Amino acid sequence: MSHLTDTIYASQQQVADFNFDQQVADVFPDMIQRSVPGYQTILHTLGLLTERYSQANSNIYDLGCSLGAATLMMRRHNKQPGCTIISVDNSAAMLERAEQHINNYRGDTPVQLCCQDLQETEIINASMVVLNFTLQFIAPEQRLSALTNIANGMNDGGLLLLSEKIQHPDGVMNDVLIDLHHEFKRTNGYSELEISQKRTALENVMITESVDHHLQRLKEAGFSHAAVWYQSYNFCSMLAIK
Ligand code: GEK
Repeated sequence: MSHLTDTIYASQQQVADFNFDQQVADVFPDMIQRSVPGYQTILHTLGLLTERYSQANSNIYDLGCSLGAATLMMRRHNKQPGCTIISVDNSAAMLERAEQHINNYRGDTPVQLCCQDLQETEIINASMVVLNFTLQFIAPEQRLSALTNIANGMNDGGLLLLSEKIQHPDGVMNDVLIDLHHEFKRTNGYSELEISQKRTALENVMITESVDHHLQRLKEAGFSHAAVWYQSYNFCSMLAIK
């Protein structure tokens, strides 16, 4: 896949709410790589987790799959027979590119791509579910029901990987983490204008919450165990086991 550089917010503009449209899909690999600290570490670890947690004859869900990076990692590492990976995204532009991207690689596990809201997705016989920076785009009041629907469709011992941008409850520490993240973006070539315009674009679209809030809600949704396994600045990845 060609990796176009993300220059979406490079020029001064009237900033509209962020939207996963064609323009974003075109530059997405560059955007996520330069904006999300730890993204590659999370994908690498997802591969290891797939070897351990995928169950024979089960479904594996990648919810908010974008271009299918997590899907491809799970397909590469799945050793169990009879599995299907179901990759869901409600952006047609993203899914169209995901299809091309996934078809560039070979793999034994079939992948079904579904263009739908993950809240409409029926989760059945799931051994693994991935929400890699997706729940943050669901309205906060709908997050518990989305997670409950996921937990209800998971097999015992099934694993959820949930990665989110988080908010630290201590305002001073939250500002420190935000500063570090902005420094990470500067180091990756984003200008002050790009950083501030992207922040404005995401303001109403991506609502962050504290780690404690996430862990507590995972238990409420029906997971027996939940913990943080990784954090880089204000980007956090959690695991929950049914
Ligand atoms: C990765 N997981 O590369 N239903 C389905 N998809 C949705 C919904 C929804 N309600 N809301 C947003 N999305 C990927 C990265 S990106 C994260 C995930 C980011 C989709 C949206 O279209 C986009 O493709 C994805 O969730 C979020 O591992 O851009 O910060």
